[in-house]
Amino acid sequence: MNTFNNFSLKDKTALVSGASRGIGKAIALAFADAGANVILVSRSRQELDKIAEQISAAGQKAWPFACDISRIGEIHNFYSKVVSQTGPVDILVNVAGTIFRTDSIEFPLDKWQLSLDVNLTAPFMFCQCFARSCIQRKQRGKIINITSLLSERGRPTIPAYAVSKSGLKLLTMVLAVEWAKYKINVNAIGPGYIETELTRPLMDNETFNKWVHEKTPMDRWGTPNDLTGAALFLASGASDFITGQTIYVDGGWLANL
Ligand code: GCO
Repeated sequence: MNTFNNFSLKDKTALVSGASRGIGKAIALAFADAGANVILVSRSRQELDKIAEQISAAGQKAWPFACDISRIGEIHNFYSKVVSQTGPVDILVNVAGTIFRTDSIEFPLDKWQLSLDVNLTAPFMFCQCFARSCIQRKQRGKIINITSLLSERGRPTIPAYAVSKSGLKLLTMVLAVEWAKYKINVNAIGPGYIETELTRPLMDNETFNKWVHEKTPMDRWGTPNDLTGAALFLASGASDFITGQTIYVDGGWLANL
């Protein structure tokens, strides 16, 4: 029988930013389960060390690296340092992100700039480093950017977040078109409202929580694990002819009027 094993990530190395918690952590663990070795990146090492231990105990390699990705000018050097220790990367997942919620009328410039740096410019720098290395080695690659419902719709108080995430969606399309010739697939996952530290204040707000339930046909918040299936698909050979797309994992939110 022809066994279909296109979803395996065996012998692949994945770099996941924002891997210490929430969506990044769930994706890193799922990739390790699927056979990948994982480079874990986040601002602090503490949580990463625990996740790395968990992955190593299950038989895969894991390398924890601390990096403050808001220092966008340092990302190229950081990336070179990482791959000199781990070897080349086959899959890049840009998860790390930040959000500030303040009325647009008084939104501070420094928070605007920081949001764009972390949510848009830093992923672009990682994509550049990754693609340069794939092209130089003549190896195919998979990039997954985590975008948002806010790539498609507005809501008050998060101008910088929404703009950065819609920018990241378009960046995904631009890079997909430009790098298809190198067999680098660039896709995005757009989560709906997911239980994470970033959304904790929203879940704790009764009115907001009710709104999320009403707007989400599945009538619940998503969990970080809800995203792992789409991530695995976009990281694996099963999606080789898919590029420039966003898969929304939103419980039906965007389909809803
Ligand atoms: C908000 C939320 C969102 C979600 C998510 C939705 O303030 O509305 O934080 O931005 O985190 O990105 O897709």
